[in-house]
Amino acid sequence: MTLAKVVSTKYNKTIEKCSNEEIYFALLEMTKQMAEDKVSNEGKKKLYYISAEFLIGKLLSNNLINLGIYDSVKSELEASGKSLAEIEEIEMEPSLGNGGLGRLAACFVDSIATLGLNGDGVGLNYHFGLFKQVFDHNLQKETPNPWITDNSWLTKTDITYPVQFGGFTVQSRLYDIDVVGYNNRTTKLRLFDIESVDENIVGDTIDFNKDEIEKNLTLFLYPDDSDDKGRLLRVYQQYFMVSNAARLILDEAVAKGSNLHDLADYATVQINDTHPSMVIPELIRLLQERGILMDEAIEIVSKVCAYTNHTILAEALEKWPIHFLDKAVPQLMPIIRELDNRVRGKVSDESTYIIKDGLVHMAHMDIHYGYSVNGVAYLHTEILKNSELNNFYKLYPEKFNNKTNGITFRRWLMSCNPELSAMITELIGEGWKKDANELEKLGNYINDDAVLDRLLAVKAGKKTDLKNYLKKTQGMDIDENSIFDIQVKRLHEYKRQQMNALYVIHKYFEIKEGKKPATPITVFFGAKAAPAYIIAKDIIHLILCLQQIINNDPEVSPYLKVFMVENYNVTLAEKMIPACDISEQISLASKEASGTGNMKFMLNGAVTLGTMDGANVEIAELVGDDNIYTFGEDSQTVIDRYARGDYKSKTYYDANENLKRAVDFIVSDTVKAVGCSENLERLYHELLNKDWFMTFPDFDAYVETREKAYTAYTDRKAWAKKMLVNISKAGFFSSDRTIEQYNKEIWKL
Ligand code: 26V
Repeated sequence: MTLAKVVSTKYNKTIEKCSNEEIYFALLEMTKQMAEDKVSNEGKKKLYYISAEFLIGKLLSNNLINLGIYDSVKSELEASGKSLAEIEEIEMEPSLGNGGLGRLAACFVDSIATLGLNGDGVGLNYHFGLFKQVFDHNLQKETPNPWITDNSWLTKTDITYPVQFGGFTVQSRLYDIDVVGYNNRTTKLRLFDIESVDENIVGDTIDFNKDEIEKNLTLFLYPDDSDDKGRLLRVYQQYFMVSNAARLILDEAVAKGSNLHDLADYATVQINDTHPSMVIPELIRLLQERGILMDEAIEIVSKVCAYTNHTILAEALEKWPIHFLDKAVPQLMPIIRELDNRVRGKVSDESTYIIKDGLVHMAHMDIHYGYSVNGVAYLHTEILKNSELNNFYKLYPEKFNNKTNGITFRRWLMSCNPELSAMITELIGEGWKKDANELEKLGNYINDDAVLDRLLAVKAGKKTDLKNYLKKTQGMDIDENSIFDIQVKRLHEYKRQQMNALYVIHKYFEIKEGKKPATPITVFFGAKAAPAYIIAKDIIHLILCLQQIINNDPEVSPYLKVFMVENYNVTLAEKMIPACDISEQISLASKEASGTGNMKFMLNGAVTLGTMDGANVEIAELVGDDNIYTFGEDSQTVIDRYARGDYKSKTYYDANENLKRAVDFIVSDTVKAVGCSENLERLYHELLNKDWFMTFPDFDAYVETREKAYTAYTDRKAWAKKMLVNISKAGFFSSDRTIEQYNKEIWKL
């Protein structure tokens, strides 16, 4: 099938005569057809990866690559004077995730398809996804982010179920998105929607009537949960997701010959964080409905469900008030009580009970009634075993295992950085595309000047691409010869964007004093803050104020500029990551479960500046001390300090002139002139009186290490070697490796 043929049948004209929009829809139709024609694995046992988030990003390029037709389509378009890059701009990005957790799920379905495993992703079809971020007077505003067009990657199926809530029933409808594996089979993303959804109840903002569940259930991802109505809606969403998933699982198993007593031979469920945890009681309920007794139903489900933990932050571990569940899903509460009673009957450690103080602890249910519990990086799993979930580890040591996260190299190298991909292929052949460990062969070129020069040239090209893109789309004036220092990730205090901002202020003062950096620096931020997360939004406000002050200061801006991109998403990540020199991964040690951006940056030849946290620890081990910049207190020191409860940020502030100067600047007249006093004062006081994520103790080490990295950057050849080592050691972080481990050690498909 050529594009010319599709276009001629569809529009009765040539590619030249078509608009970019017409070409996009022709390509969509063509790739959807090609994906449908591929076979998927129909083995006996099937994996259901249930997740409230699948941050898939745009699909066109990725699908063209995985179908093996990217180059031919690109040339066919070029021959007709069209640009694939411009056509890609037509596609709307579905924002069906917050960040790492959702993007991980998307990488996983890509790898499941590529490895030809029998598994689907199951989730929800949010019409407006997460909000779209808009900056207004240096503040984040949230607006709806629609992505579903008449023709889209979604395919309507005839699968529909009635889903019963307390007092009313909704009808579901399944929509599928084909996920194309690399030169292989396909698998499906199965997104459930409600038939009665009503987009019209949403106006220009993300506020809507939270009472009308029949209309709003699938409108937004995690609607604002700062109030009880928002939190209750989340319970409705979660139950809707897992009730549909559970029925799909049982129906598919029965269709393949299961008598349900043997369900574990037909299905395994990966519970992605606690959002899908109600699948456990729901499966038990449905098995009982189909004639299986409670004892056996529990036993069956305990052989089917496995749980992944993605955070040690206590406030992020879901606990639902009993009265929420009684209202929304009354049919589940007797089962959850029974599950809790059984735990109470056999376990003396009260801290592990499912129901405590009127709250249902979702993770506790997963651990008692799942057959596997995994963390997402070596350090994270160790912390789960030895501190956070130690009481559970003592009960079930055999359930705990680590699965270090990974990323798909199709999207995060081949698609977003074709220039680097081509260079790698020229040097070591095509093998790395199927076996990422072959990237190690790049190590042979570590003393090859021509290769090092070329690597620098590829990076320079991507920096120019980013400069041009951000000029066109966001009006930014970027110096492509500066160091690109990038921190992109959800805005969260534990990720410490505020520490990066304090460094920026410190550098601003140094430049004002005449201490100019050898190479100009451009600091990029990209981050959305949860709508109700006040301090996170204050940090964005500070960064935007700094951007305005610094970029407009003729004394400073030739040496230092700050850009916070608006509405950071997968599309922007694909442009920013290939252009990065220094990858900021500066979370408070012990708090970042893994991180996956760190892997994407490394794969694209950026050097990490980070703490020994999450997967940074494994990156450091792989690349060696010369090829990463680490700093700060280690996780044990941090864990011990939390245990003592004696951290006083003010003590550090009082003892450190540079730090004090930077912190005071937040509430200076200079910043207040472009910002809001209320927000700036709040952030200032938060840091001085709390600083819960301990930025102050690490500040000096951070500044010192960042300077070291900037100095090293000036030796271009030595820097290129660091880049090459990072790329050559990135193979371990392929999600194909991660998924192979999940399959071998958990799913056993
Ligand atoms: C969620 C929330 C929501 C309430 C406010 C506080 C808070 C703090 C953290 C979270 C994160 C929830 C789970 C999550 O997204 N974890 C991320 O999962 C990624 C994939 O495994 C991993 O790379 C990131 O390190 C981890 O933060």
